[in-house]
Amino acid sequence: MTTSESTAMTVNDIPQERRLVTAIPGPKSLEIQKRRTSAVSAGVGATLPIFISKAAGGVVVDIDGNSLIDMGSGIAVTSVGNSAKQVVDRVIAQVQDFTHTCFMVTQYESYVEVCEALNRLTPGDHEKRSALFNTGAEAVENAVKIARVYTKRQAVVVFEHGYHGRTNLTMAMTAKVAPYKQGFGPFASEIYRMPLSYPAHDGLTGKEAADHAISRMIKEIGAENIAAIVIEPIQGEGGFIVPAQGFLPSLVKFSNDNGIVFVADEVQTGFCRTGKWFACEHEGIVPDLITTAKGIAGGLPLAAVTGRAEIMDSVHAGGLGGTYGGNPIACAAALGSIAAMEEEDLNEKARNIEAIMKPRLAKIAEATGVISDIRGRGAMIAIEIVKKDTNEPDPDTTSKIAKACHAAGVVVLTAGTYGNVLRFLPPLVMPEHLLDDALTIIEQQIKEVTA
Ligand code: PLZ
Repeated sequence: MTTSESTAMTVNDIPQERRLVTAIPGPKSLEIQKRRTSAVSAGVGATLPIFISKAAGGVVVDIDGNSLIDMGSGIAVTSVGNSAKQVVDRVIAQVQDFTHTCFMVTQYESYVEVCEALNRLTPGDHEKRSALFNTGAEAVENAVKIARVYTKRQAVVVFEHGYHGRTNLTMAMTAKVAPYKQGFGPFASEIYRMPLSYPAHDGLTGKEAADHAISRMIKEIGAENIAAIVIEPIQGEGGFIVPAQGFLPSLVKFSNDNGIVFVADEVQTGFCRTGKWFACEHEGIVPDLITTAKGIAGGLPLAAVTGRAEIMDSVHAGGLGGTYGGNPIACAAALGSIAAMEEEDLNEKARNIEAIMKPRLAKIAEATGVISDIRGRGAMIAIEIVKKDTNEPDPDTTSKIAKACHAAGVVVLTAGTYGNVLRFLPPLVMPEHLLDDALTIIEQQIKEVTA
Protein backbone atom coordinates (compact mmCIF):
# COMPACT_ATOMS: atom_id res chain seq x y z
CA MET A 1 0.00 0.00 0.00
CA THR A 2 1.42 3.40 -0.95
CA THR A 3 1.43 6.33 1.45
CA SER A 4 -1.23 8.22 -0.46
CA GLU A 5 -3.55 5.21 -0.38
CA SER A 6 -2.88 4.61 3.28
CA THR A 7 -3.55 8.18 4.32
CA ALA A 8 -6.69 8.19 2.20
CA MET A 9 -8.08 5.23 4.09
CA THR A 10 -10.67 6.18 6.66
CA VAL A 11 -12.78 4.39 9.27
CA ASN A 12 -15.90 6.24 10.48
CA ASP A 13 -14.52 9.18 8.43
CA ILE A 14 -11.35 9.23 10.53
CA PRO A 15 -8.17 9.02 8.42
CA GLN A 16 -6.13 6.01 9.40
CA GLU A 17 -2.84 7.82 9.78
CA ARG A 18 -0.34 8.95 12.38
CA ARG A 19 -0.41 12.73 12.30
CA LEU A 20 1.18 15.16 14.75
CA VAL A 21 0.16 18.79 14.47
CA THR A 22 1.32 19.92 17.93
CA ALA A 23 3.64 18.62 20.61
CA ILE A 24 2.14 15.81 22.77
CA PRO A 25 0.37 17.12 24.81
CA GLY A 26 -0.87 20.02 22.71
CA PRO A 27 -2.14 23.36 24.07
CA LYS A 28 -5.80 22.32 24.31
CA SER A 29 -4.92 19.16 26.21
CA LEU A 30 -2.66 21.18 28.51
CA GLU A 31 -5.58 23.48 29.33
CA ILE A 32 -7.87 20.60 30.27
CA GLN A 33 -5.06 18.90 32.16
CA LYS A 34 -5.04 21.93 34.47
CA ARG A 35 -8.77 21.48 35.12
CA ARG A 36 -8.24 17.75 35.53
CA THR A 37 -5.67 18.37 38.24
CA SER A 38 -8.06 20.55 40.22
CA ALA A 39 -11.16 18.41 39.59
CA VAL A 40 -10.03 14.77 39.45
CA SER A 41 -8.51 12.80 42.31
CA ALA A 42 -4.74 12.54 42.03
CA GLY A 43 -5.21 8.82 42.76
CA VAL A 44 -6.47 8.24 39.22
CA GLY A 45 -3.45 8.01 36.94
CA ALA A 46 -3.17 8.46 33.16
CA THR A 47 -0.58 7.09 30.76
CA LEU A 48 -0.76 10.09 28.41
CA PRO A 49 -1.73 13.66 29.39
CA ILE A 50 -3.95 14.09 26.33
CA PHE A 51 -7.71 14.23 25.82
CA ILE A 52 -9.42 12.33 23.02
CA SER A 53 -12.18 13.66 20.77
CA LYS A 54 -12.57 10.78 18.31
CA ALA A 55 -11.28 7.25 17.76
CA ALA A 56 -11.82 4.51 15.18
CA GLY A 57 -9.94 1.71 13.47
CA GLY A 58 -6.33 1.93 14.61
CA VAL A 59 -6.15 5.55 15.79
CA VAL A 60 -7.19 7.87 18.61
CA VAL A 61 -7.47 11.57 17.74
CA ASP A 62 -6.92 14.19 20.44
CA ILE A 63 -8.57 17.60 20.84
CA ASP A 64 -5.51 19.31 19.34
CA GLY A 65 -5.96 17.30 16.12
CA ASN A 66 -3.13 14.81 16.71
CA SER A 67 -3.84 11.32 15.43
CA LEU A 68 -2.02 8.63 17.41
CA ILE A 69 -1.70 4.95 16.54
CA ASP A 70 -3.48 2.98 19.23
CA MET A 71 -1.36 0.06 20.42
CA GLY A 72 -3.32 -0.20 23.69
CA SER A 73 -7.06 -0.49 22.85
CA GLY A 74 -7.87 1.17 26.18
CA ILE A 75 -6.14 -1.83 27.86
CA ALA A 76 -7.42 -4.60 25.59
CA VAL A 77 -11.01 -3.39 25.36
CA THR A 78 -11.71 -2.03 21.88
CA SER A 79 -10.74 -5.23 20.08
CA VAL A 80 -13.42 -4.62 17.42
CA GLY A 81 -12.24 -1.00 17.08
CA ASN A 82 -13.68 2.12 18.63
CA SER A 83 -17.29 2.86 17.72
CA ALA A 84 -17.49 -0.24 15.54
CA LYS A 85 -20.58 -0.11 13.36
CA GLN A 86 -22.09 -3.34 14.69
CA VAL A 87 -21.77 -1.97 18.24
CA VAL A 88 -22.99 1.56 17.52
CA ASP A 89 -26.09 0.44 15.58
CA ARG A 90 -27.25 -1.89 18.32
CA VAL A 91 -26.45 0.57 21.11
CA ILE A 92 -28.40 3.38 19.42
CA ALA A 93 -31.40 1.13 18.88
CA GLN A 94 -31.30 -0.03 22.50
CA VAL A 95 -30.90 3.49 23.94
CA GLN A 96 -34.01 4.53 22.04
CA ASP A 97 -36.05 1.54 23.29
CA PHE A 98 -35.10 1.58 26.97
CA THR A 99 -31.93 2.25 28.98
CA HIS A 100 -32.39 0.24 32.16
CA THR A 101 -34.91 -1.86 34.03
CA CYS A 102 -32.51 -3.91 36.19
CA PHE A 103 -32.46 -7.54 35.11
CA MET A 104 -33.23 -8.55 38.71
CA VAL A 105 -36.54 -6.62 38.52
CA THR A 106 -37.97 -6.92 34.99
CA GLN A 107 -35.99 -8.92 32.47
CA TYR A 108 -35.01 -8.46 28.81
CA GLU A 109 -33.98 -10.91 26.11
CA SER A 110 -30.54 -9.47 25.29
CA TYR A 111 -29.19 -10.52 28.72
CA VAL A 112 -30.22 -14.10 27.93
CA GLU A 113 -28.73 -13.82 24.42
CA VAL A 114 -25.34 -12.69 25.79
CA CYS A 115 -25.34 -15.61 28.24
CA GLU A 116 -26.22 -18.01 25.41
CA ALA A 117 -23.34 -16.61 23.33
CA LEU A 118 -20.92 -16.96 26.26
CA ASN A 119 -22.06 -20.53 26.93
CA ARG A 120 -21.58 -21.37 23.26
CA LEU A 121 -18.20 -19.65 22.73
CA THR A 122 -16.31 -20.55 25.93
CA PRO A 123 -14.24 -23.77 26.02
CA GLY A 124 -15.95 -27.12 26.66
CA ASP A 125 -19.21 -28.60 25.39
CA HIS A 126 -20.68 -29.33 28.83
CA GLU A 127 -23.85 -27.60 29.99
CA LYS A 128 -23.10 -24.04 31.07
CA ARG A 129 -24.66 -21.01 32.72
CA SER A 130 -23.53 -17.38 32.84
CA ALA A 131 -24.12 -14.34 35.05
CA LEU A 132 -23.38 -10.76 34.00
CA PHE A 133 -21.61 -7.99 35.91
CA ASN A 134 -19.96 -4.63 35.16
CA THR A 135 -16.19 -4.96 35.62
CA GLY A 136 -13.49 -7.57 35.49
CA ALA A 137 -12.88 -7.27 39.23
CA GLU A 138 -16.57 -7.85 39.90
CA ALA A 139 -16.53 -10.96 37.72
CA VAL A 140 -13.52 -12.35 39.58
CA GLU A 141 -15.14 -11.61 42.97
CA ASN A 142 -18.26 -13.44 41.88
CA ALA A 143 -16.31 -16.42 40.56
CA VAL A 144 -14.78 -16.75 44.05
CA LYS A 145 -18.21 -16.41 45.70
CA ILE A 146 -19.63 -19.14 43.43
CA ALA A 147 -16.65 -21.49 43.96
CA ARG A 148 -16.92 -21.08 47.74
CA VAL A 149 -20.63 -21.85 47.83
CA TYR A 150 -20.22 -24.85 45.52
CA THR A 151 -17.24 -26.40 47.35
CA LYS A 152 -18.12 -25.20 50.88
CA ARG A 153 -14.39 -24.40 51.14
CA GLN A 154 -12.62 -21.08 51.63
CA ALA A 155 -9.06 -21.05 50.33
CA VAL A 156 -8.31 -19.36 47.01
CA VAL A 157 -5.05 -19.98 45.16
CA VAL A 158 -3.58 -17.24 43.00
CA PHE A 159 -0.16 -16.81 41.40
CA GLU A 160 2.93 -14.65 41.41
CA HIS A 161 2.64 -11.71 38.97
CA GLY A 162 -1.14 -12.18 38.87
CA TYR A 163 -3.58 -9.29 38.42
CA HIS A 164 -7.28 -9.59 39.22
CA GLY A 165 -8.52 -6.09 40.07
CA ARG A 166 -8.68 -3.24 42.57
CA THR A 167 -11.57 -4.16 44.90
CA ASN A 168 -10.67 -5.44 48.35
CA LEU A 169 -10.85 -9.15 47.47
CA THR A 170 -9.19 -8.72 44.08
CA MET A 171 -6.44 -6.51 45.53
CA ALA A 172 -5.69 -9.41 47.84
CA MET A 173 -5.55 -11.65 44.76
CA THR A 174 -3.32 -9.24 42.81
CA ALA A 175 0.42 -9.73 43.30
CA LYS A 176 2.05 -6.36 42.78
CA VAL A 177 1.91 -3.97 45.73
CA ALA A 178 2.70 -0.63 44.06
CA PRO A 179 0.58 1.03 42.86
CA TYR A 180 -2.36 -1.36 43.27
CA LYS A 181 -2.28 -2.22 46.99
CA GLN A 182 0.02 0.27 48.66
CA GLY A 183 -1.63 1.57 51.84
CA PHE A 184 -5.04 0.04 51.06
CA GLY A 185 -4.92 -2.93 53.46
CA PRO A 186 -6.03 -4.88 55.40
CA PHE A 187 -6.84 -7.30 52.61
CA ALA A 188 -9.25 -10.21 52.42
CA SER A 189 -8.02 -13.44 54.00
CA GLU A 190 -7.71 -17.01 52.70
CA ILE A 191 -5.80 -15.98 49.57
CA TYR A 192 -2.65 -18.03 48.90
CA ARG A 193 -0.07 -17.04 46.31
CA MET A 194 1.86 -19.75 44.49
CA PRO A 195 4.83 -19.67 42.09
CA LEU A 196 3.99 -19.28 38.41
CA SER A 197 5.63 -20.82 35.38
CA TYR A 198 7.72 -18.00 33.89
CA PRO A 199 9.82 -19.64 31.17
CA ALA A 200 12.08 -16.65 30.47
CA HIS A 201 13.04 -16.48 34.17
CA ASP A 202 12.66 -19.87 35.88
CA GLY A 203 14.02 -22.24 33.23
CA LEU A 204 11.49 -24.91 34.32
CA THR A 205 9.24 -27.03 32.13
CA GLY A 206 5.52 -26.50 32.62
CA LYS A 207 5.25 -29.84 34.42
CA GLU A 208 8.13 -29.01 36.79
CA ALA A 209 6.70 -25.58 37.63
CA ALA A 210 3.24 -27.09 38.22
CA ASP A 211 4.61 -29.90 40.42
CA HIS A 212 6.38 -27.27 42.50
CA ALA A 213 3.22 -25.16 42.91
CA ILE A 214 1.05 -28.21 43.60
CA SER A 215 3.37 -29.59 46.26
CA ARG A 216 3.28 -26.22 48.00
CA MET A 217 -0.54 -26.12 47.80
CA ILE A 218 -0.72 -29.57 49.41
CA LYS A 219 1.75 -28.70 52.17
CA GLU A 220 0.70 -25.13 52.92
CA ILE A 221 -3.06 -25.13 52.33
CA GLY A 222 -4.27 -28.72 51.93
CA ALA A 223 -6.03 -29.68 48.70
CA GLU A 224 -9.25 -30.40 50.61
CA ASN A 225 -9.41 -26.76 51.78
CA ILE A 226 -9.04 -25.15 48.36
CA ALA A 227 -12.23 -23.73 46.84
CA ALA A 228 -10.66 -22.29 43.69
CA ILE A 229 -7.47 -21.94 41.71
CA VAL A 230 -7.68 -18.62 39.86
CA ILE A 231 -5.20 -17.93 37.08
CA GLU A 232 -4.84 -15.80 33.97
CA PRO A 233 -3.91 -18.25 31.17
CA ILE A 234 -1.57 -15.53 29.94
CA GLN A 235 -0.83 -12.92 32.56
CA GLY A 236 -1.81 -9.42 31.54
CA GLU A 237 -0.64 -6.69 33.90
CA GLY A 238 2.08 -9.08 35.10
CA GLY A 239 3.76 -8.72 31.71
CA PHE A 240 2.13 -11.07 29.19
CA ILE A 241 3.75 -14.10 30.76
CA VAL A 242 2.89 -17.23 28.78
CA PRO A 243 3.38 -20.21 31.11
CA ALA A 244 5.45 -23.12 29.78
CA GLN A 245 3.42 -25.74 27.95
CA GLY A 246 1.87 -28.23 30.33
CA PHE A 247 1.67 -25.91 33.34
CA LEU A 248 -2.02 -25.09 32.96
CA PRO A 249 -3.13 -28.66 32.10
CA SER A 250 -1.34 -29.95 35.24
CA LEU A 251 -3.18 -27.40 37.38
CA VAL A 252 -6.50 -28.35 35.77
CA LYS A 253 -5.84 -32.05 36.44
CA PHE A 254 -4.95 -31.31 40.08
CA SER A 255 -8.16 -29.26 40.41
CA ASN A 256 -10.31 -32.00 38.85
CA ASP A 257 -8.74 -34.71 41.03
CA ASN A 258 -9.35 -32.72 44.21
CA GLY A 259 -12.76 -31.12 43.75
CA ILE A 260 -11.24 -27.65 43.28
CA VAL A 261 -12.96 -25.14 40.97
CA PHE A 262 -10.47 -24.10 38.27
CA VAL A 263 -11.13 -20.49 37.28
CA ALA A 264 -9.53 -18.98 34.18
CA ASP A 265 -9.42 -15.20 34.45
CA GLU A 266 -9.74 -14.30 30.76
CA VAL A 267 -10.69 -10.68 31.40
CA GLN A 268 -7.70 -9.50 29.34
CA THR A 269 -7.03 -12.57 27.14
CA GLY A 270 -10.61 -13.33 26.09
CA PHE A 271 -12.60 -12.58 22.96
CA CYS A 272 -10.12 -13.14 20.12
CA ARG A 273 -7.30 -11.17 21.75
CA THR A 274 -4.82 -14.06 21.53
CA GLY A 275 -5.96 -15.39 18.16
CA LYS A 276 -8.51 -17.78 19.67
CA TRP A 277 -11.82 -17.00 21.35
CA PHE A 278 -10.15 -17.76 24.69
CA ALA A 279 -6.50 -18.25 25.61
CA CYS A 280 -7.32 -21.55 27.39
CA GLU A 281 -7.78 -23.06 23.94
CA HIS A 282 -4.06 -22.75 23.17
CA GLU A 283 -3.44 -25.38 25.88
CA GLY A 284 -6.64 -27.33 25.21
CA ILE A 285 -7.81 -26.81 28.79
CA VAL A 286 -11.44 -26.51 29.88
CA PRO A 287 -11.89 -24.32 32.95
CA ASP A 288 -14.76 -24.92 35.38
CA LEU A 289 -15.44 -21.17 35.46
CA ILE A 290 -14.19 -18.42 33.18
CA THR A 291 -14.30 -14.69 33.86
CA THR A 292 -14.59 -12.25 30.97
CA ALA A 293 -14.87 -8.46 30.52
CA LYS A 294 -12.95 -5.86 28.46
CA GLY A 295 -13.15 -7.05 24.81
CA ILE A 296 -16.63 -8.53 25.29
CA ALA A 297 -18.57 -5.30 24.67
CA GLY A 298 -16.54 -2.96 22.45
CA GLY A 299 -15.96 -0.40 25.21
CA LEU A 300 -19.17 -0.58 27.22
CA PRO A 301 -18.84 -1.90 30.77
CA LEU A 302 -19.82 -5.55 30.86
CA ALA A 303 -18.32 -8.61 32.54
CA ALA A 304 -19.34 -12.20 33.04
CA VAL A 305 -18.78 -15.45 34.86
CA THR A 306 -19.49 -18.52 32.73
CA GLY A 307 -19.14 -22.10 33.79
CA ARG A 308 -20.41 -25.56 34.56
CA ALA A 309 -24.16 -25.53 35.14
CA GLU A 310 -23.91 -27.50 38.40
CA ILE A 311 -21.43 -24.98 39.84
CA MET A 312 -23.20 -21.84 38.58
CA ASP A 313 -26.61 -23.16 39.73
CA SER A 314 -25.37 -24.09 43.21
CA VAL A 315 -25.86 -20.48 44.34
CA HIS A 316 -29.15 -19.62 46.10
CA ALA A 317 -31.52 -17.31 44.18
CA GLY A 318 -30.63 -13.69 44.92
CA GLY A 319 -27.02 -14.59 45.81
CA LEU A 320 -25.65 -13.04 42.61
CA GLY A 321 -26.50 -9.76 40.98
CA GLY A 322 -26.12 -5.99 41.14
CA THR A 323 -28.15 -3.00 39.92
CA TYR A 324 -26.35 -2.61 36.61
CA GLY A 325 -24.97 -6.09 35.89
CA GLY A 326 -25.88 -6.93 32.29
CA ASN A 327 -27.28 -3.47 31.59
CA PRO A 328 -29.25 -3.59 28.29
CA ILE A 329 -26.99 -1.09 26.52
CA ALA A 330 -23.90 -3.08 27.47
CA CYS A 331 -25.65 -6.28 26.33
CA ALA A 332 -26.50 -4.68 22.98
CA ALA A 333 -22.85 -3.68 22.63
CA ALA A 334 -21.71 -7.21 23.48
CA LEU A 335 -23.99 -8.74 20.85
CA GLY A 336 -22.60 -6.23 18.33
CA SER A 337 -18.99 -7.01 19.31
CA ILE A 338 -19.51 -10.75 19.09
CA ALA A 339 -21.15 -10.33 15.68
CA ALA A 340 -18.17 -8.26 14.50
CA MET A 341 -15.72 -10.88 15.80
CA GLU A 342 -17.54 -13.65 13.96
CA GLU A 343 -18.25 -11.71 10.74
CA GLU A 344 -14.73 -10.28 10.41
CA ASP A 345 -12.87 -13.35 11.74
CA LEU A 346 -10.97 -11.31 14.29
CA ASN A 347 -9.15 -14.42 15.53
CA GLU A 348 -7.45 -14.59 12.15
CA LYS A 349 -6.67 -10.85 12.34
CA ALA A 350 -5.10 -11.30 15.80
CA ARG A 351 -2.91 -14.14 14.49
CA ASN A 352 -1.87 -11.96 11.57
CA ILE A 353 -0.84 -9.19 13.99
CA GLU A 354 1.38 -11.69 15.83
CA ALA A 355 2.88 -12.88 12.53
CA ILE A 356 3.80 -9.29 11.62
CA MET A 357 4.99 -8.15 15.05
CA LYS A 358 7.17 -11.00 16.28
CA PRO A 359 9.72 -11.03 13.42
CA ARG A 360 9.96 -7.23 13.46
CA LEU A 361 10.54 -7.22 17.22
CA ALA A 362 13.13 -9.99 16.82
CA LYS A 363 15.06 -7.77 14.40
CA ILE A 364 14.92 -4.88 16.87
CA ALA A 365 16.15 -7.22 19.62
CA GLU A 366 19.07 -8.32 17.48
CA ALA A 367 19.98 -4.76 16.52
CA THR A 368 19.80 -3.28 20.04
CA GLY A 369 20.62 -6.05 22.53
CA VAL A 370 18.20 -4.62 25.11
CA ILE A 371 15.26 -6.98 24.52
CA SER A 372 15.60 -10.21 26.52
CA ASP A 373 12.27 -11.78 25.62
CA ILE A 374 9.56 -11.42 22.98
CA ARG A 375 6.38 -13.19 23.96
CA GLY A 376 2.62 -13.33 23.89
CA ARG A 377 0.03 -14.59 21.47
CA GLY A 378 -2.10 -12.95 18.82
CA ALA A 379 -2.54 -9.23 19.40
CA MET A 380 -1.19 -9.53 22.96
CA ILE A 381 2.56 -9.15 22.46
CA ALA A 382 5.23 -7.90 24.85
CA ILE A 383 8.97 -7.36 25.07
CA GLU A 384 11.16 -7.28 28.17
CA ILE A 385 13.67 -4.44 28.26
CA VAL A 386 16.94 -5.21 30.07
CA LYS A 387 20.37 -3.66 30.66
CA LYS A 388 22.69 -4.74 27.88
CA ASP A 389 25.58 -6.05 29.95
CA THR A 390 23.85 -7.55 32.97
CA ASN A 391 20.47 -8.59 31.53
CA GLU A 392 18.83 -6.94 34.58
CA PRO A 393 15.29 -5.56 34.16
CA ASP A 394 15.46 -1.90 33.12
CA PRO A 395 12.26 -0.09 34.15
CA ASP A 396 13.77 3.40 33.61
CA THR A 397 14.67 2.74 30.00
CA THR A 398 11.29 1.03 29.47
CA SER A 399 9.47 4.11 30.68
CA LYS A 400 11.69 6.39 28.54
CA ILE A 401 10.95 4.30 25.45
CA ALA A 402 7.20 4.42 26.18
CA LYS A 403 7.31 8.22 26.61
CA ALA A 404 9.32 8.63 23.40
CA CYS A 405 6.76 6.53 21.51
CA HIS A 406 3.94 8.68 22.91
CA ALA A 407 5.72 11.86 21.81
CA ALA A 408 6.09 10.34 18.33
CA GLY A 409 2.39 9.50 18.11
CA VAL A 410 2.14 5.86 19.19
CA VAL A 411 0.19 4.82 22.29
CA VAL A 412 2.09 1.98 23.99
CA LEU A 413 1.67 0.63 27.51
CA THR A 414 4.10 -0.76 30.05
CA ALA A 415 3.54 -3.67 32.42
CA GLY A 416 5.28 -6.27 34.52
CA THR A 417 6.25 -6.85 38.13
CA TYR A 418 9.64 -5.26 37.41
CA GLY A 419 8.13 -2.46 35.27
CA ASN A 420 10.33 -3.46 32.31
CA VAL A 421 7.73 -4.81 29.91
CA LEU A 422 6.50 -2.88 26.88
CA ARG A 423 3.20 -4.39 25.85
CA PHE A 424 1.20 -4.07 22.68
CA LEU A 425 -2.57 -4.58 22.49
CA PRO A 426 -3.68 -3.11 19.15
CA PRO A 427 -7.33 -3.22 18.14
CA LEU A 428 -7.73 -6.41 16.12
CA VAL A 429 -8.94 -4.28 13.20
CA MET A 430 -5.64 -2.35 13.13
CA PRO A 431 -4.83 -1.58 9.46
CA GLU A 432 -1.53 -3.19 8.43
CA HIS A 433 0.06 0.03 7.23
CA LEU A 434 -0.49 1.56 10.69
CA LEU A 435 0.90 -1.50 12.48
CA ASP A 436 3.93 -1.23 10.25
CA ASP A 437 4.31 2.49 11.00
CA ALA A 438 3.93 1.86 14.76
CA LEU A 439 6.68 -0.78 14.63
CA THR A 440 8.95 1.62 12.78
CA ILE A 441 8.40 4.26 15.48
CA ILE A 442 8.93 1.71 18.26
CA GLU A 443 12.17 0.60 16.61
CA GLN A 444 13.42 4.18 16.21
CA GLN A 445 12.61 5.11 19.80
CA ILE A 446 14.22 1.98 21.27
CA LYS A 447 17.34 2.70 19.22
CA GLU A 448 17.46 6.37 20.18
CA VAL A 449 16.78 5.85 23.89
CA THR A 450 19.34 3.03 24.22
CA ALA A 451 22.03 4.45 21.89
N1 PLZ B 1 -8.44 -9.54 35.59
C1 PLZ B 1 -6.78 -10.41 34.03
O1 PLZ B 1 -6.44 -7.70 33.25
C2 PLZ B 1 -7.92 -5.50 34.33
C3 PLZ B 1 -6.31 -2.96 34.87
C4 PLZ B 1 -5.86 -1.58 34.69
P1 PLZ B 1 -11.52 -4.29 35.72
N2 PLZ B 1 -6.68 -5.11 33.81
C5 PLZ B 1 -6.43 -3.70 33.59
C6 PLZ B 1 -5.73 -0.88 36.01
O2 PLZ B 1 -4.62 -0.40 36.29
O3 PLZ B 1 -6.73 -0.77 36.73
C7 PLZ B 1 -8.11 -6.93 34.77
C8 PLZ B 1 -7.36 -7.97 34.20
C9 PLZ B 1 -7.55 -9.29 34.64
C10 PLZ B 1 -9.18 -8.59 36.15
C11 PLZ B 1 -9.05 -7.25 35.76
C12 PLZ B 1 -9.92 -6.23 36.39
O4 PLZ B 1 -10.81 -5.72 35.47
O5 PLZ B 1 -12.55 -4.22 34.65
O6 PLZ B 1 -10.45 -3.25 35.60
O7 PLZ B 1 -12.10 -4.37 37.08
